[in-house]
Amino acid sequence: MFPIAIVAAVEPGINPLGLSGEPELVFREASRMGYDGVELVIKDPSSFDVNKVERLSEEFGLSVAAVGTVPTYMIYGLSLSSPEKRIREKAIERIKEYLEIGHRLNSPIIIGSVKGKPEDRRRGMENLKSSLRVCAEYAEKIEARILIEPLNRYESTIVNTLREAVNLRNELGSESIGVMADTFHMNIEERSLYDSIVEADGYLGHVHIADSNRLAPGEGHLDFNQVMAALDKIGYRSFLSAEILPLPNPREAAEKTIRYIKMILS
Ligand code: LER
Ligand code: MN
Repeated sequence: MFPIAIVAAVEPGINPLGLSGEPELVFREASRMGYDGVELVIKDPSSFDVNKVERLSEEFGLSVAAVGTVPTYMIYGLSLSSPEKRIREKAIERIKEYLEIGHRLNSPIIIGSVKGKPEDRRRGMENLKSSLRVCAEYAEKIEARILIEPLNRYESTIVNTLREAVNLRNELGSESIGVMADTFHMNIEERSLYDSIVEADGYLGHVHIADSNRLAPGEGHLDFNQVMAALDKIGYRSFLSAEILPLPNPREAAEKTIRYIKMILS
């Protein structure tokens, strides 16, 4: 049995892939539905009320499974691979603030869309690597963790597969960095759901679950038995975190997810 979390946005102005609303409401709903954790997508780490989330996490007995950084790129346009040094520096400063939150909440932070979408892939990768070196050094210093998330080719031009994420992790060689999987992106990029997970053994720190169409698991054509079998094989112990379109509405999507995943796991 893996712990199950749901992605949530607790600040206004974020397009959520999961639950959204006031922090109290989100924690209450997730706990009522039987989730073990909440993954927080944070818009502005410098003004985020970490104390409140710490309190709620304790009150409802829910972990903060991970901290998402999507708005850094999607709202503020900051990218770790940007050809512009000034933009990369701003992105790095922002990621350091996320790492401080991750340290406080004992949660890894996700490097997904903030990798950017560089036109020149080779230079983009070089820039990404040098930015991540700075982030990893900071993470080591404050004891925080980074997870590299491969995204599908329509969302990023670099690091589309788990193998590419593992290779990048090994080039950087920092213990503070792991990789994570997202079944929605994997459905587009990986040859085999099973093999790609098994090959990421030793590095996998978090898993986003959604079906082939990014609806709740069970609403598309992904074989979640295969996903669970692979995770089981590598002795995975971290979260399955639902990152799903909030359709037909956030609550129904979240309820369908937990029902279906518990059924598959039983
Ligand atoms: C975006 O598609 C995604 O999967 C997020 O988790 C990016 O960080
Ligand atoms: Mn994801």
